[in-house]
Amino acid sequence: MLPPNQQLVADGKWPVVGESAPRRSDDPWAVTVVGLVRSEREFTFEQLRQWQEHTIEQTVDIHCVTRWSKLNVRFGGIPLKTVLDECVVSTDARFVSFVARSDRNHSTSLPLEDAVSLNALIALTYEGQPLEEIHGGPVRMIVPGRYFYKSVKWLERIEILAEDRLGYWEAQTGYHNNADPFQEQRYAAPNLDRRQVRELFETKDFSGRDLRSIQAANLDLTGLNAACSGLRDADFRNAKLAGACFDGANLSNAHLQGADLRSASFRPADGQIADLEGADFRATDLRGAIFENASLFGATFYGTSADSDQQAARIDHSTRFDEKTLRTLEATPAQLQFISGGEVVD
Ligand SMILES: Nc1nc2c(c(=O)[nH]1)N[C@H]1C(S)=C(S)[C@@H](COP(=O)(O)O)O[C@H]1N2
Ligand SMILES: [Mo]
Repeated sequence: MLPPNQQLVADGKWPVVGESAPRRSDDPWAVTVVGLVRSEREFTFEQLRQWQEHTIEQTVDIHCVTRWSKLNVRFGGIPLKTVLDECVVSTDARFVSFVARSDRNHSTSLPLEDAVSLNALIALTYEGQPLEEIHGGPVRMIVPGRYFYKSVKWLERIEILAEDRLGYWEAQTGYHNNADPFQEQRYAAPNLDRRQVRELFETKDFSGRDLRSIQAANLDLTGLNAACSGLRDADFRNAKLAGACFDGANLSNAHLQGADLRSASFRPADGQIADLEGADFRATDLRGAIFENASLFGATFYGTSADSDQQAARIDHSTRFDEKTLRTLEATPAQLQFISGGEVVD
């Protein structure tokens, strides 16, 4: 099935997108599996090629974010799951990053669960023939069900991670980190094109813009100006946001877990209060942050599970909450007590 706003390429055509050759090296091709696994392993190309009992063929649809699709393509290789099982993935592993043997060490990442459930394939053949170098041969990833930028060419390393590490396109050019073509998750900010998103990340000026659902996890946005911006459902997990100005911004239901928000400000601007309803501040660093007349209804500052210590926001005397803001939290006594680690000013 063709996802929204995609077009079929002509029969027999397969465009080349991005890098067109791997990094030159005399080392024989091998794929290593490193990170959160019981045993780190190296699989030479020959081992993968001769691993008969695990070699499968899989028919997949390719959907490139640049709007071309190519349906029913037959790739052969080893399921990612086979290799992961072989290395025994640790229980704290959450993400997988695929790294290319290419000049820019191109990479992309996925939640481990997704990579496995989408039947990601370590591909060696295309329509029964060895994969051409220009299309990622001798070994590339094929991740069905995601835009094709999630399928790294010239696979050299599989890294198993606890935290996500954004890939090349996702971090540099504003491509969406989830990349589901049927949900049209093309760009980090829906409604903006890739050039516009890149410009936003470069200038760190979000002020007055409607950027709801923007994907900005893990980015360095120190000193961001997001005054009066629309950031509903935004994803800022683990982002560097020290000194950011969110005055008058709408951050309702935003995901801020793990973000560095030291000295960030959440004050009114242009007659609008900072709307932080339902925002998730767990494990953020809020030292020096200023909340003034902001709405915190339903916001979360610490976890309730066993590891709540780790999930608690960092709040001390330099964090400022005024009385009005605290009232909006409709806090439980426990929550209030937690928050009042900071300084309450009226
Ligand atoms: N190493 C590497 N892998 C990559 C890229 C790249 O530039 N370098 N581009 C990605 C993108 S955006 C797409 S659409 C597909 C393109 O694969 P193709 O050139 O075989 O069509 O590879 C993906 N994997
Ligand atoms: Mo792409």
